[in-house]
Amino acid sequence: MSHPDLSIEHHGAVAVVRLNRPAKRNALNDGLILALREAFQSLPETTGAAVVDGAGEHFCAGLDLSEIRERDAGQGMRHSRMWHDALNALQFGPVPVVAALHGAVVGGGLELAAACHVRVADASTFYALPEGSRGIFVGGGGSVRIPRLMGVARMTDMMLTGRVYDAAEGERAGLAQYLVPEGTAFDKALALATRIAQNAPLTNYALMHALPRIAEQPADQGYLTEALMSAIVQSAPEAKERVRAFLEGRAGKVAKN
Ligand code: 1HE
Repeated sequence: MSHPDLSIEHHGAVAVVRLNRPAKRNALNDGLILALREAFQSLPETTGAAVVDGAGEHFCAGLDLSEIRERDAGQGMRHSRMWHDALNALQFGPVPVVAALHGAVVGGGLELAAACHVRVADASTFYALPEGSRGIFVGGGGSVRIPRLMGVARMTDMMLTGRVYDAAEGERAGLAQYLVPEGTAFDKALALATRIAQNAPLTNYALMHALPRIAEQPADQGYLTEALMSAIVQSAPEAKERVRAFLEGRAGKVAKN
């Protein structure tokens, strides 16, 4: 299902999924959310990682507010669940996803960013949760994912007071793992995704699917899940070959870059 406001390009093994609705600051209407879900459910098998970007000066202005006016409670519930399906398709999809953040990362835009595995923010980035002042609530999984990045207290403050975090504050608070000069978020995100795509696919799978679940388990169960995952990943022929390559001096050492 192609959508005029969502472009998908392939840079080698990296799929670049770009919100392409800059006139509306990449606000997410229902069609765009469904297209995002479809995009992550139908990536070609040759894809090893993905980048999510937004065309224009802003990553994403969140929910398209023009669509909220007529919804009753039942429709609101289904709408929120539709966002959950789409962002779960991204977070628990086939490949790790790197977000290239710039300008506004607000409301549902921050919920989208939070579903990605790595966030790169350029210096123009700012984060807000204007739901609080618009009389609504997060509905795209933000109440689950954002506190895991920055803590409940910081998210509560953002929503109660309308506080806006700038790029540096956001990085310090845990909203992004990388802070880069203005205009360079996409290049950095693509470089990271290219690097990620070179990992053994089973390792990437374990990181995406097991790590967040282990973090939710009691320690005793977490250790068992870890042991199972570790055994499965290291038994793959690719793991054996990568370890042999290091022992024979054919693979790179760990180095600070
Ligand atoms: C929009 C939206 C939108 C812009 N829905 N149309 N999100 C918000 O509350 C954020 C609302 N947006 C803004 O605060 C600003 O637009 C920005 C800070 C993001 C960018 O400012 P600026 O000056 O670059 O652009 P603009 O002039 O405000 O907007 C340009 C156009 O985009 C304008 O339409 P136009 O027809 O007059 O040109 C805006 O109306 C339109 N636009 N943002 C609809 N969000 C799963 S639940 C999630 C809940 C939420 O996400 S709530 C947070 C919603």
